[in-house]
Amino acid sequence: MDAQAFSLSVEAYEVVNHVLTLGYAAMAASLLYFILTKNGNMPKYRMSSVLSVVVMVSAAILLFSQQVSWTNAYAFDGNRYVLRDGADLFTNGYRYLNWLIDVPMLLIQILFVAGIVGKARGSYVFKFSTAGVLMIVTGYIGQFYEPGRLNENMTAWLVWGFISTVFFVWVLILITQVIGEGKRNMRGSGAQKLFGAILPLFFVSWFLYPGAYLIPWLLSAGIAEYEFAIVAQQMTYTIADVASKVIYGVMLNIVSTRLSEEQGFQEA
Ligand code: RET
Repeated sequence: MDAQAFSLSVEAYEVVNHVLTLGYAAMAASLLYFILTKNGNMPKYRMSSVLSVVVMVSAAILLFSQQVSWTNAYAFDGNRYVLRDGADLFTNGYRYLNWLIDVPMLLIQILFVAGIVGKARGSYVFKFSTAGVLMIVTGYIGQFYEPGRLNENMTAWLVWGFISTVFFVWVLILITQVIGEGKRNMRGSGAQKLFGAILPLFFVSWFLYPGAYLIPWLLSAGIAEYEFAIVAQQMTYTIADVASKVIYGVMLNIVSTRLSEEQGFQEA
């Protein structure tokens, strides 16, 4: 492989390094937020905070590995950053494994705030976990073939991406139902509007992931350089991570606290 073809300017290398660091720092900081605010919510809502804590720990560790993978892959040659001879290649694999844990947790946590209980909750847990895991595993297989990688294969990349998208659509249908049910359960509450706003946040932030998956297409189409594609992809993933895990979790927490207060709950 021609290492120079995969070289980066100092700016591109550093921006990605900084953005990846921001990613795990945001998760570590938010971890404290979710722990410290948990008791402001009634016990029936607390599982949402607990699951945010699970998400934050897993994301902080895996995004840290992602950043280590970045710094290990390249070496400065006095002019540019080039792939280090004999080193591990940079891989997004850590992210996918992080999603494998976080996607089911993010989908399940909202059920506690939406007030979906009993059999209905069990059924959503099953469907969310199945759809989420299949979406990630098929996408994980697909990313091995992305343009710019050693064994790039456009067909395999797109076919696996398409299969993953089918499960993604299932997730989107389910989350739309859950937020609809939650809003009905919150009729008359001051928290209903904020809860409803989670739906557009969800759509925008979750669509960024398949968007980032497709960015290497710009490479193979000759529209963008390796450097642009890799910086754009890492930035998109980080923005998506902060929105889908941290902002989403904070919104659910504020809704829970508000609902708790309305039901006369006071922190001991
Ligand atoms: C993949 C493969 C290409 C097609 C689609 C994908 C969707 C990924 C999504 C990931 C969401 C991740 C989250 C992580 C938070 O921790 C797998 C990129 C549709 C929607 C929310």
